[in-house]
Amino acid sequence: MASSEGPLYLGFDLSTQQLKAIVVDSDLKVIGQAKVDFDGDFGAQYKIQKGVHVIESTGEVYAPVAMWLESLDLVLSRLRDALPTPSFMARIKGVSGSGQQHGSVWWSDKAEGLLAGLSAEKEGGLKAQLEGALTYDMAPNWQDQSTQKECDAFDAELGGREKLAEATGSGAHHRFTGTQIMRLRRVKPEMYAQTARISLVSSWLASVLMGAIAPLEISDVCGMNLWDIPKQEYNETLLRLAAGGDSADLRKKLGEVLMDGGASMGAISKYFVSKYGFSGDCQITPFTGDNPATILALPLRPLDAIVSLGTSTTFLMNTPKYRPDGAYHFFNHPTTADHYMFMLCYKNGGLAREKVRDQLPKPEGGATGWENFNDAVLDTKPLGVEKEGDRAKMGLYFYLRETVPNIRAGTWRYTSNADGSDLREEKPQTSWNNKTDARIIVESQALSMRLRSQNLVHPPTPSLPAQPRRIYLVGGGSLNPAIARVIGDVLGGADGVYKLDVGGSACAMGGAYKALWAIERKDGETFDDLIGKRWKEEGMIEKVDDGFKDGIYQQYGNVLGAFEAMEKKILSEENQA
Ligand code: XUL
Repeated sequence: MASSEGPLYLGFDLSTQQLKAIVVDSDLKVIGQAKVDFDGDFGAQYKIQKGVHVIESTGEVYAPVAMWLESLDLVLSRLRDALPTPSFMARIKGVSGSGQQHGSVWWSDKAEGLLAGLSAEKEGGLKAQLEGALTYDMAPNWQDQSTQKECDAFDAELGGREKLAEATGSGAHHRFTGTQIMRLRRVKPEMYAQTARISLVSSWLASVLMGAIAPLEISDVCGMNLWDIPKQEYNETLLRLAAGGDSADLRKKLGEVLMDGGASMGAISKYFVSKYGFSGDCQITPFTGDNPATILALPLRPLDAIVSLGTSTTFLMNTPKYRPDGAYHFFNHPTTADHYMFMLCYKNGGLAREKVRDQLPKPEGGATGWENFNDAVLDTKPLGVEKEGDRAKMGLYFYLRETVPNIRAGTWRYTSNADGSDLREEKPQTSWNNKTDARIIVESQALSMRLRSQNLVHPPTPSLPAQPRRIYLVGGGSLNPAIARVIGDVLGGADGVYKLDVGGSACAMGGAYKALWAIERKDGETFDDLIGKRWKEEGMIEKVDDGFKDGIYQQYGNVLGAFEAMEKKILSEENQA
């Protein structure tokens, strides 16, 4: 289809620090994009930093919803200017997108009326017209840590953390919406009572665009600790816990969950038609969480993995297996029934690597600041085994309390024999230097991912050991060749390690592809079938490492048990303390 007249699709990403919008055509070609940076565009007005307010005394982290409304008007005016001509807006046939997971927006009983009445002919933009639509002007953010008491209650309610994970795909987490709802009901009972509806960030954005409250979506609903994944319905016991008894009331506040990720929820509100030139029949399709949207930025097959190297590190897989565990997450797959998204979410990702980097001499005249770190990684042999008989080195470098597993902040260095036997803590820790740390931190982060994903992979071909088929890197760290090498050494990847070219905008791109699939799918056509047919590797991905290396891969496999034993030992020391 000629791209001068065919349909277009719009994907949003409402993340912690930015609102992005990307438009693609039916051939997945990017036609235009725009973004709003919350600190840059609104920092002075809303007094936020890195997109949020942080209240140290309570551990609360939240964002002003009014800022997001202003950002939506601003990003759409920028997008209209970024397209070849403003008339391209009228060709957008479908809209989807993503929001930071777990965040919630609290609507008043005036919301439905105000949303339905949005009109470009009225005074003011979205912020002015939706005045009074909320009972709470802030949206709790995924970095919030104020809910320890509620987490303990959630973990206990079904008979333990593992039972909670079996039912909801995750153990209790501070940021999960169920624990957030339970706390806000406790600390703001009147606000809770006056709240008519609660949206997730994803469904909130869809609601504003549609001019009506959108249902929760099938994948993002799993980030609440309230959705029973094996039964595919709300868990009554957990609803009752969060609601303080009246589960029917909370069920009403949350509303129905839309089971079809490719459904059309309704046409875009007339406000956006008159103000930005959308066509009146442009459809709003279900928005999802940012991590589920990331796995839609490419046709991710079972056995493929994505490693997202941002502030935190996440490891994502599309899998037909549901094997929940209190240390990690399973969500419904956003487009494919009976598939799941497996996710590990590490707090000590890029920040921890930076701390190790900063212990090395600063590179002189280096362009990225990572030159010495990268040289140290590449000059050191796997596991720091320089010659036959050297002990294998591994470590944990946690600057923040980690969740995978739940280990306190600290640095630990251990060694074992090459076969994993005779694990010992290095005391005093003199046997290796800062240069060795550079390799060991990256290896240890990757070993943790390998340990926890090993049951989800199988041999890609009969002659190879079990491992992912391909590994895709996204996020800022995906540009670092030394990290790519180590990821390939440890995690394998029979078909190699690749960097996604839209790395920084993967979630918005996933949203645009999801809208395309929703509108253009034929009866029964899956997301991966449709996108797989149109996706051309050239220009979309770049091979950055060979991945599986016979011998080296097995060398890491031999110490996987020792790595796990090291984690258990450190955990048990804390429990005894
Ligand atoms: C995932 C999580 C973060 C946010 C970031 O559980 O909390 O990755 O989704 O926006």
